Amino acid sequence: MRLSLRLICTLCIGLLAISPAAFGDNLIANGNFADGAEGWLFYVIEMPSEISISATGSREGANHALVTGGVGYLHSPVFDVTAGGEYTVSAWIRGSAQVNIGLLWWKEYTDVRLQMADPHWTQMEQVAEATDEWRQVTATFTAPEEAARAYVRFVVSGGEAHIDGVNVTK
Ligand SMILES: [Ca+2]
Repeated sequence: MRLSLRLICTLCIGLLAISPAAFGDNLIANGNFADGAEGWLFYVIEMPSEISISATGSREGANHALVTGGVGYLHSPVFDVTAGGEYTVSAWIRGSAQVNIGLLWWKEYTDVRLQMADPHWTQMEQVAEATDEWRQVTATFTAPEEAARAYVRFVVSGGEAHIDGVNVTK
C-alpha cells in the first residue's frame, strides 16, 4: 500500500513538473536578465544613449535592463520561427521613455549568412509610454513568408526605460 501511494505521488509530481513547460515556453533565453546582458545586444541610434544592467527594483527576479537617453535599439537573443506563425511578445516596462516593441524577421541568420525576410521589421502601431509603475506591454505579430528566425527589437527614445520579464510565445 505504501509503495503504490509513493508511486502515484511520484507520477503526480512528474506531471505537474512537465505540463506548465509544454505550453507558453519562452522562446528567448535570459528574457528576465537573470544572467545580466547575456545574449542581448544594444545599438546607439542617437547619442547619448546607454544601457546598463540594474540589480535594484527589478520586476522579475534579479536584474533588469536600464536604457537611458537619446534613441537606442535593444535586441533580444535570436529564436527560430515558422512562416505564418503568430508570436506574442510581452515585456514589463517603467520609467519615462517611449518604448516600441517589434520583431525583426530573417530568412537566414547565422554567423556567416544574413538574409532578411520581407517585411523585415514589424512593430506596434502605438508606442508605449513608460510610467513610474511597472506595466506589462503585449503585442502579437505574424511571421512573414520565408521567415525562419527572429529577434525582438525595443526602440527606446526620449528618456529612461527599465525593461524586465521579456517573453515570446507562439
Ligand atoms: Ca529580472
